[in-house]
Amino acid sequence: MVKWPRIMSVSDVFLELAKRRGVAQTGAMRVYDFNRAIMRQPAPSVIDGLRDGDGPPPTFPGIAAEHAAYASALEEAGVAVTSLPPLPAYPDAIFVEDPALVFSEGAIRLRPGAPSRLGEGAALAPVLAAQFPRVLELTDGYVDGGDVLVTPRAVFIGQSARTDRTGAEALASLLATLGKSATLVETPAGTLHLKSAVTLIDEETVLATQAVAAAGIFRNFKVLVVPDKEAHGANVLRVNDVVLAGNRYPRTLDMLDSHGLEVRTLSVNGIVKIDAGLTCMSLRWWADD
Ligand code: CIR
Repeated sequence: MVKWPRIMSVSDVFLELAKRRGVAQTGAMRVYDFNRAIMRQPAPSVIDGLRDGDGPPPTFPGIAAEHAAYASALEEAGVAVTSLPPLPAYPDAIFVEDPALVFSEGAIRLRPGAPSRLGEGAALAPVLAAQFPRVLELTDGYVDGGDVLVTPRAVFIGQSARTDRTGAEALASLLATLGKSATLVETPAGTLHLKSAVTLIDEETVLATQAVAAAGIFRNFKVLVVPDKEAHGANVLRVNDVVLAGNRYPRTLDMLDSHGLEVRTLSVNGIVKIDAGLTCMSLRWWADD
């Protein structure tokens, strides 16, 4: 008989269900089993976030609504979200994935490669110190967390305009101290981050752009290739048994559905205008306590 503690909040029930589901299915935690996340509320300055294109900027209410819907989707997937206050001086600070990397074993403060984002790591320091058993710090080179893809056997680090070789090698050493093995790869030219172009959707499958598939980096995985017109759709976020995906990529959504995945769609119309995707709005990990 299943024994439940006598009094549980709704979020405790979600967490307990997620925990039991993950362990029951695999006998071990999967790299996308998460019960904790950190997010940062957007400031009105988010509309000045870095972007490559010259199309219309996003609106603050639009981004705020997408951010709130994303937080709710994480909570419904069984994740307890710590929401940090806005940082008006850093327009891109809602993209907390870039200045840090987190695992159950510990966190790593990174050094984002865009000068306007370099200070974001220090702003995360207090919350990382409070939530993780150990916090390591990248001190050489530059790495954006968007260039880091965690898979069951290796952590891929993409070298890009934001992540240099010095930073990638220094990060590989820090990962080794957490017992993780790193593989250095090239983020495809013209792509902001590695995870803009490839994300993990189950333990043996990635969703990727044609450029990533052609590069052969993920030859040990099954690769689902998104249509060229939906290249931004390759950035999805697997959380426990759900895949969060942008609602503007219909053929990609069909592919995920045909692959047998439970998909939750979210609006990304605002964040794509500042070159962002779904992975970048949270830091996610599994905490045993
Ligand atoms: C930037 O250019 O840094 C932000 N406007 C977007 C960052 C998106 N981050 C991510 O995909 N990991």
